[in-house]
Amino acid sequence: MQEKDLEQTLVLIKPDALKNSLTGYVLSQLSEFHTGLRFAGAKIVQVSKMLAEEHYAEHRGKLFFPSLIEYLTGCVHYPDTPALRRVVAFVYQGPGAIQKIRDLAGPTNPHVAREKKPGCVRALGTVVFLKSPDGQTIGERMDNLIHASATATEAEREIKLWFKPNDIPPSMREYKSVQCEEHFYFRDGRLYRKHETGSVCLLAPGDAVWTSDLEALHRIADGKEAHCTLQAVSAKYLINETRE
Ligand code: 3AN
Repeated sequence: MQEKDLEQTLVLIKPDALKNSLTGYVLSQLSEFHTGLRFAGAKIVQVSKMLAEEHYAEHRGKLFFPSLIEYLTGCVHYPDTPALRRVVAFVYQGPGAIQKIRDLAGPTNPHVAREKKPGCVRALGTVVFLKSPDGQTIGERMDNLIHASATATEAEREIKLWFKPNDIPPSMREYKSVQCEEHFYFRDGRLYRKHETGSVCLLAPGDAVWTSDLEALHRIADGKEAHCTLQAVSAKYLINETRE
C-alpha cells in the first residue's frame, strides 16, 4: 500500500444521530462504494467526561463547552437512560480520507449546512439555544450528528485518543506503536508505577502502546511536562471500564 493510501481519520457518530436512528444512513454515506475508504477500527463507546473534555480540549473555557460535553457524553439526548449514552467511533482509511469525510459531513453549523450544502450529513442536525438561569439566550450548541477530523495532525491526536493500537489491525496501523515493558496505573488523575487500591491498570508488560503515549507517560512519571496530558493518554484505557 502506498503512503498516501494510509491516510486515516476519526469519525464519531454522536448521540443525536443514534437517538434519531441515523447510524445506518451515515454509514451508507461513508461506505467504501461511495468514498473508496475502508474501516480500520470501530467501537461503541460510553463516553466519559474525561474523554469528552480531552476530545474537545480546544474549546475548553468557551461558553458552550459544558453543554458540548453534556452532548458528547449522551446526557442531553438520553437524560433518563444512562445505559443508552453511546457514541460509535470509527477510523476510516484511504486516499484523501480526511477531506472526503469532511466534505460529506458538511459545515459545522447545521443551519449553514442546510443553506450552503443541502444533502450533507450535518444538514440533518439542529442548533440549540443555551439559556442562562434567568432565561436569557447566552449561546448555542450545534447538534451536528457526526464528528470528522479536520486535519492530519488532529486525526492523529484524535485516533490515539479514542483507539489503542490493537483496536486497529497491525497492517492498517498508521502511527508508531511499541510493546510496553512496564506497568502503569491510573487513579484520581494521578499516574502510578505500582498497583494502588482502586487504581486501574493502563498498561502492563507485553501490551501494545502508541510510542508517543509511552514517551508522555515516562515524562509524566518523571514529573516533566509532556506533549499531552495524562488524561489524554489514559482515557482510551478507561473506555467502557466503569459506569459514569
Ligand atoms: P467541527 O466539528 O466542524 O470540526 P469544531 O472542531 O470547530 O467543528 O467544533 C467542535 C464542536 O464544537 C462542533 N461540532 C460544535 O458542536 C461545537 N462548536 C464549535 N464552535 C461552536 C460555536 N461557536 N458555538 C457553539 N458550538 C460550537
